[in-house]
Amino acid sequence: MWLRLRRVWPLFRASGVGADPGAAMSKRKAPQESPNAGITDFLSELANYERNVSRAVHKYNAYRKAASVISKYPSKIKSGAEARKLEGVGAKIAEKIDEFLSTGKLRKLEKIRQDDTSSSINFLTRVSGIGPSAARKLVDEGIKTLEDLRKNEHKLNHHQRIGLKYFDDFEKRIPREEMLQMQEIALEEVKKLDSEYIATVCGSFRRGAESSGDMDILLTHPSFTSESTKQPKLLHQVVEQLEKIHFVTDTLSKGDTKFMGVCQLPNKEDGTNYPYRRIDIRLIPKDQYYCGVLYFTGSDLFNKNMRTHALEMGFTINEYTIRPLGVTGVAGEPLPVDSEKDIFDYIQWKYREPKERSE
Ligand code: DCP
Ligand code: MG
Repeated sequence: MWLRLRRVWPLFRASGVGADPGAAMSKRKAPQESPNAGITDFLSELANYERNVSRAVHKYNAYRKAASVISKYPSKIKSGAEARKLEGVGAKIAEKIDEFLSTGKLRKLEKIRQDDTSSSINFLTRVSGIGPSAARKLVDEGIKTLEDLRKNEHKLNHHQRIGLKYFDDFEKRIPREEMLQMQEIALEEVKKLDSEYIATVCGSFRRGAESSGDMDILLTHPSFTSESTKQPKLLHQVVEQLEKIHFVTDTLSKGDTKFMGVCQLPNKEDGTNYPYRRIDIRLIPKDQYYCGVLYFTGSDLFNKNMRTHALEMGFTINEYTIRPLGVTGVAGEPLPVDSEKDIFDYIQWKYREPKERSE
């Protein structure tokens, strides 16, 4: 749910593995006009292939990084050499850009698109709960389409079955207007249960995105810290309340600190209903809350850059804590954090509002 693509990945249109016609829009897209959209599209498609099919995470990251830097480039790129000057564009990617600019396509991609196994694996990973390795297994067993999946539901776990059930809805992005309504419902119920709860809708929504792939809610309570005992009830009573009002409709998984599920807004006035949406709720100890909020606000590219800067300044940041690094590189005790800004201050970085954190 991270890629900002201008349009559907052509790979997903590969014949034989398509979803129901007309429902082919992948949610991994958001409108974005750039003079180099052709290039960023093919880089994203390659990234996707490396992640899902080759399982080559470094290549995946390299393509994404290049796509990201090129998407910000204001003028139309005329050669690989010109792109090469940008940070994150190496010789191999520059070569591909030249091939694309002169022929209008890429042999490597043409091959990938024609390869039935690759396109099937890629397609199956669009089902919530099916990762690259499960997808490969299924494809090896000859299961390649939604229809195949429906006939083989016994091979799917609970999460994957729900992913299949709501396949079309989960592909749709959530307009900001609906995210606002969802936020209002969720936060109001939380406050009704206990006014001391602190809850934040993170993810792309917090960054101001016009549409989001899912809803990521972080939850904490002053009585719950990393020193105190676990308090799963703080999470479970919220989930139960949201189920009671029929906002949460399904559970994908539920642990002591993390709920993954499905939600839906109440019907519109004309009686039609809203799509089912993915929702995650995480319960976080109060002392780790702002590291969590920072992490889950993203973007993931921004997080990567911030962590790199932190390391240069002698700190290590993760979704729980910020810790100083000793001379030997060993991380010390977590530093006290009471806001996101505290974390920026420790690493002497100018505070960036969520809106300014696309990378
Ligand atoms: N995140 C991260 N690294 C990952 C996955 C997630 O840093 N590998 C963080 C940054 C993301 C946030 O978690 O912004 C939420 O993850 P999502 O996949 O929901 O991403 P977004 O909310 O940013 O995008 P979308 O609108 O597609 O949901
Ligand atoms: Mg999200």
